[in-house]
Parts: sequence; C-alpha cells; structure tokens
Amino acid sequence: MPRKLRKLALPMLEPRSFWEKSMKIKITQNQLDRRQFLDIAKWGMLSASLMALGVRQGSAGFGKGGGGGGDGTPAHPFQVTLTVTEALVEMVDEVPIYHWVYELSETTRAAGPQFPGPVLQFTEGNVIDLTVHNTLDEPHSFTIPDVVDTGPIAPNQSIVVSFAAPSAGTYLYFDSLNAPVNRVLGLHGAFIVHPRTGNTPFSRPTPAVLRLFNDLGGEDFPGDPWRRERDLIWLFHTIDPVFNEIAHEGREIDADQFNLEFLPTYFTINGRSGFFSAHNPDTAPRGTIGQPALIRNLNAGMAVHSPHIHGNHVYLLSENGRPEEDVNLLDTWSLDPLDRRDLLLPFIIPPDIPKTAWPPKEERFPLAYPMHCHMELSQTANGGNYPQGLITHWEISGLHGQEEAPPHGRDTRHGN
Ligand SMILES: [Cu+2]
Repeated sequence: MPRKLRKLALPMLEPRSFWEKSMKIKITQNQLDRRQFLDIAKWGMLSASLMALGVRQGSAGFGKGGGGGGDGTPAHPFQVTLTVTEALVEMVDEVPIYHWVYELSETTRAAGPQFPGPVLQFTEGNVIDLTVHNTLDEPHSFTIPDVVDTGPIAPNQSIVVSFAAPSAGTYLYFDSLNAPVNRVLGLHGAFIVHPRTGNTPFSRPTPAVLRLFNDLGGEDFPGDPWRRERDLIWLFHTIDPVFNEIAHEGREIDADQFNLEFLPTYFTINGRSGFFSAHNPDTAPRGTIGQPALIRNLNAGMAVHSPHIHGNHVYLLSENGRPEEDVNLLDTWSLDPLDRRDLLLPFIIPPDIPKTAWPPKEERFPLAYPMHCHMELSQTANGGNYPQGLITHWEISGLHGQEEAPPHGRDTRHGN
C-alpha cells in the first residue's frame, strides 16, 4: 500500500515586500521555537540562532547550559531521537521531489521531516544519547566522520549511540551508506559545536584567529564583537530528481551508476534556491556596518563549489574543522563535496566605495550584494533557469548604532 508522503512546501513570498514577509515568517518561526522550547526543555535551552533551516523550518538547539556539571562533565546525557523517513520537498519551480529525510522527534511529538535535517547544536563535551530510528525499506545510518557512526540500521529498527560533542566547530552529519547515494537523497544536516569558553567559535583558536576576534569591535573593526546569535549556515546541496524518483519507486540505486550519471537539476542553500534563498533572512546575512557575522559553509552535494561574495570579502577561519594558521581575506573560496568552511563576513564599509561617497548619498540603505557560485551551472535550475540556483544575497542595513532601516521608504541618508 502506498504510504502517504508529507509535503514540505516553499513559503509564499512576493518580491515587493519580501523583508516584511520574511519578518512575518520569522515571527511564526519564533513561535514555533517557543513551542519547541517548551517541548524539549529537558534537552537544554533552545538557541534562537541558526534556527530556521530547511523547507520545513525549525531546528533543535542545545547550545547553552548543556546540563553540565562544574567540571565540564554533563550531569545527564542529552536525549535526541532522529527518525529516517521520506517526504516530498518542493523545489524552486514548484515541482515536488521525493526525498529521504531526518526527522527530529521526542517521545510525544515529532518536529516534522526537514530538508536538510535539523540543525543539532551542542557545547563541547556534552554527552549525547542519540537514537536513530529507520522507518524506510533499506538500511540507513547516521555518521559524523571521526565522531560517531551508528553503522547500518535495518528497516524498522533503532540504534542508540552515545558520544561526546567534539571540539567546537562546524560538522556535517549524514547517512554514509551506499555512499554518496543516501546522503545526496536528503539524509544530511549541520552539527554545530560551541566552545565552553572564549570569544571565538573554536575550542582552540590559532593565534591569528584569536587576534581577529579580539580585534572585532576595536579600532580596526569599529562596532560589535562577534555574536553567536548572528551566525548563519550555508549548507549547499545538489539534486538530480531522476535518482530521487528511482528511490520513490522503491528500486535500489547503484552507487557507481549514481556517481557516473548524476546530473544536478537543482542547487540549494539550506534547502532553498534562487529567490527563496535570497529572500530568507536565515540564509541572507543582514546587519549594520560593524555587525560581523559568522557563516558556516558546508557542502553535502555532488558538485565542487566556488562561492563568490560581493561588497565585502570574508575571512577564512577554518577548513574542515581546523582553524587557520593565517587568516586570509578572500572574495572566493572553494568547497569540495563534504567540505566545511567557517567564514567571517566583517560588515565593514565596502572598500569599493570611494571615501567621498560614504555614507551613501545617492543609493539608500539597505545596500544589497550578491553571493553566487562561480561554478556557473550552480546558479541555475532545471536546465538553465537563471538565477534559480545556489545564490543568495546579503544586506548592509545602515550605519552602526543606527536603528535598522525599514525595507522601503524611510530616508536613512546621512550628511545632507
Ligand atoms: Cu561574483
């Protein structure tokens, strides 16, 4: 008997008032998180940051508290349950595509399937009792390389693994079976670990990384220090619906054939493309001058990416979990499949603007700049629809200390 699939639909957004609508979405999101907070209170405090990922919004944050004892050892392990299930995920062209997905659940309530999977956030050293339940017809797994691996979980079986959150940083969790098939069909997500102490996102920052974070808010970077609540995730992915359909029909997918014939039709950031990723406040960084933002960039897909950002360059902080010895300022960086990069978008006055033209007199805030991938195909969807792929933008909403400019209308110019 065919199972009834849950559908993850894209939000309705209209271009003219997208920020207002985004704000409304955010409010809904906050309410959702409040409810989740109540439900999962025993897991720890739900962080308000990094919350809205995937088409089915919502994530679990376990960042603060950690239930830990004073010696850094958690008094009680965190209980987390993930269910491997299936859903239809709506693409940028409104086509629903069958996916395998992780669903975060708790004894009495499931958060709903998510694509990508829920963001899991912990503090280093937290002990996690993770239950993974497989409701599908073939074996699945949950893996974070060098951290935890459930191994194959048979259909309708559960496996419990206990592990400690490793050093602070950005990790990708995924189903490592029949690689890369299960991961690419939707079973992946971001696993974030926060440090216990310090003013950087790392447990052991290099001197160069530490210097940069110490400088934020100082003479070289007037404004604010790094704030965790401004962190964002850019999780890149690729989808070839031909293979998703084979999975939908319950047929086995050969990994060699998959590697050979995979032809991406959709490129996503946090499960969204083009218009929807550019207009999602959880994907598009926004702030005033002097409000730096950490971007955790991961690649769960099949393509090599070469993201390029306009307006500001970014500081490359770490590659695949290792903080950089030299912190370089880049406008383009690269990501192989499974790669992770931590980047700092400094929100400085765009260096391309002549001093005499600052503060902007002819152009009004917000100043908007694109982030797109220089692997040109990845900016398209469905055989060439541009710009409906891996693309977003970021916005400078005003000068530091200024109240955030409303999306349209008010004149925020200075000096006239
Ligand atoms: Cu460019």
